[in-house]
Amino acid sequence: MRLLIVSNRLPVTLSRKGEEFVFEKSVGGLATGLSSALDPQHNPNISNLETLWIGWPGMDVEDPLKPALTDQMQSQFNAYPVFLPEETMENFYHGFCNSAIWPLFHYFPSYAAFKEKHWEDYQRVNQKFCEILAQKIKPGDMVWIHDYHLMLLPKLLREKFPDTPIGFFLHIPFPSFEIFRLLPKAWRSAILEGLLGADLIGFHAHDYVQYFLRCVLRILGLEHNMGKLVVEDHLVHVDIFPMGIHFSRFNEALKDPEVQRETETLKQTLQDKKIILSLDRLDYTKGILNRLQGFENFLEKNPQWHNQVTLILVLVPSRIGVEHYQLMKKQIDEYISLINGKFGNIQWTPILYQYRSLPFPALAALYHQSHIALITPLRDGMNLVAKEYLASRADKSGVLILSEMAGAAHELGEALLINPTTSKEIAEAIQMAIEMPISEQIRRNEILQRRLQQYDIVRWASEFIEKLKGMEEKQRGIRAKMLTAKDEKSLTAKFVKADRKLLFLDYDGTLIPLRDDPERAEPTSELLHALEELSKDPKTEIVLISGRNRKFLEKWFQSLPIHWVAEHGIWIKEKGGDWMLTQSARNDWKSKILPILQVFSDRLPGAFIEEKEYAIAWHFRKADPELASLRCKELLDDLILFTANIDIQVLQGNKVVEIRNAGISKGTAAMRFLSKDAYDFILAIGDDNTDEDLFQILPKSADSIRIGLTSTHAQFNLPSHKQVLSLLQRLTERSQPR
Ligand code: GDG
Repeated sequence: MRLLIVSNRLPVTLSRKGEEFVFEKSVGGLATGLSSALDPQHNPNISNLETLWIGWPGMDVEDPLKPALTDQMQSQFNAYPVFLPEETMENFYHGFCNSAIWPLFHYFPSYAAFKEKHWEDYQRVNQKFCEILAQKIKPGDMVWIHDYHLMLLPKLLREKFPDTPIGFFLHIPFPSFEIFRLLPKAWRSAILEGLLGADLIGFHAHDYVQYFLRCVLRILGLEHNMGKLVVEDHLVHVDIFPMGIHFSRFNEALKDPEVQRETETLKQTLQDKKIILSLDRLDYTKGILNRLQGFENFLEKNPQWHNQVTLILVLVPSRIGVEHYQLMKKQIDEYISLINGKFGNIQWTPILYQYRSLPFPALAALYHQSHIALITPLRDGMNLVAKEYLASRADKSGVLILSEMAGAAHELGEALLINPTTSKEIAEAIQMAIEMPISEQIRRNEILQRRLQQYDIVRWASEFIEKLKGMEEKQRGIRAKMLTAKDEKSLTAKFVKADRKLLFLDYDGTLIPLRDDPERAEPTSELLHALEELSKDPKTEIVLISGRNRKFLEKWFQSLPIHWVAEHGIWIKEKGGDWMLTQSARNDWKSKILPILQVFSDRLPGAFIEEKEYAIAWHFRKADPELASLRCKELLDDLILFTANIDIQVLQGNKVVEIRNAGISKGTAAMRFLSKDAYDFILAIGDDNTDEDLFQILPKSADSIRIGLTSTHAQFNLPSHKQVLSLLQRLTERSQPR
């Protein structure tokens, strides 16, 4: 089996030194983490899993040089480069990814810029990745796409490779609906639909899963059941996979002589000072200024600790040239000088500041020598530095002060969790950490380390990959009842051979899509034409079997020689005949129910009542989906009480509650037609619970199709009404004209 990993950056970065091309290891949580998780030496679970990494190599090169570099990267690093023109990359990466999605998803909406040309290049780059993948994918491959740069790719890929398992993992937070909705309408729908092209979508934390599912409901109207939802023809599973670290690499770092050397140097330089470590990429989301305020507050309130504490602040340069970053860097530089000037003296510099990336031995030595790690992001998807610090404490000493806004806080409850916007809380946490007895440090770290060791990077990757593999079988299960081309062929053959044919066709959701406003759900000319052609066949009887009232059917289907069933079976009108009531139904109960429905409509903007002759429908397709779901449950509850002594039934359809006489259904109406003749071909097609009554009473020899991939008494499923029209058109081609 082969796994294709797709991310914006490859784990190797290409650069040019003079005439030479050089390859360097990429830094960052994803590249280092995933590389070690997929190394068969560390992860025996994947020893027979071949991998290929697809991504941007870090620069563009002249066309003639591309084939040789591609070959070299593929053979040496298992990496396949996606070269992108620099201008596209600028709009895509600095533009859309880092100036729209990054600030917005980290709750900095005022920093977000939404520019149409950035969005266009975002789409273009996702398309380009799709084209490259299309050249590389082989049958049996799985694809794992990473992060916010490629949120449209799952859907693009699904369209080309419907059977390939596609996983997606988001490394940054997924924001709440109120923030996500700030994106222009077309973009936010496209992003959600793009992601839902995947079989499995992973997030670091429970909140992100909930926020994502809520956006899907509010924006696309799709409901989930325990994180699973059916999107067109496939099942999507949304779940939590908190990313771990390569625990032993940090825990055993001191075995490396270079780390030992670095540690010795640090010890001599810092002597017996209490060291507080702060390490981040330079970014406004990291809360570096807040951290400095907290440290300043601590020094103000704790003169007894002056001369004894040093904050080592390491900032890794990032996104140089972007305005917000330049401004922030200036503010940080100035603030550090201010604190050092205010509290320092000849012997003591409170903050030691480095603006650079460190080689691994220097990083490991810092983790090892620091008594406290102070990590205060205002928002962070996970934050692996917090986990790496804890893992590095081989003797289990040390205190982690961590922002509750970091994804890691969900797993690291024994750390000192603080609100990063409150300098008082940071200052108090520093004091508590400095003064924490060693036994308490060990007690906390034992629990934390055990957790980090158990759910490490290998487990994270293995669980995701295993779940993705499992999705293939789940998709097969859900598609088992799907009407295949072969099924359709045999259905058509039966249709052609038959002498007496009967078709039951539901209307809304089956012949046309469901609309917010039912009055606007008019039949298309294509549909009317297909029905007309089919009804010309003297051997074919068509029954339009709907919940609609008589007026609607008369308005749109007057000219067709077909039978009608209105109000779910209350009314029947046979071809050429008059409307008949199927039972001596009563409607005096309506006056009791209408006021209740009116109250509920008043309490749910967008909901409305459709009064039929012998039924009432309460529609809420246009209403706020969350509130609607709540109100619908309340209404059903109330109606049970009210209808206890009346002979009516309450049925929940698709975004509608229907109240009607008991004992009448599409099933009972269909029986009348079935008993009229000996049909040798019967086909029923419908999309909701009211059609289940029909499917259930059909003879065994009949065929039936339910629209939507839900469980059903019908023999087959079809994803949407679109396939029904094509099926009818194909049957028309095979039917005999009069
Ligand atoms: C995203 C999300 C999420 C940092 N400085 C140096 C250095 N690093 C290494 C650390 C760590 C990684 O980079 C940074 O980890 P983060 O967790 O901050 O992750 P990012 O890659 O920035 O970003 C984040 C993560 O993805 C994983 O899903 O946690 O929330 O924003 O591994 O050790 N490594 C070296 N020198 C440095 O100076 N060698």
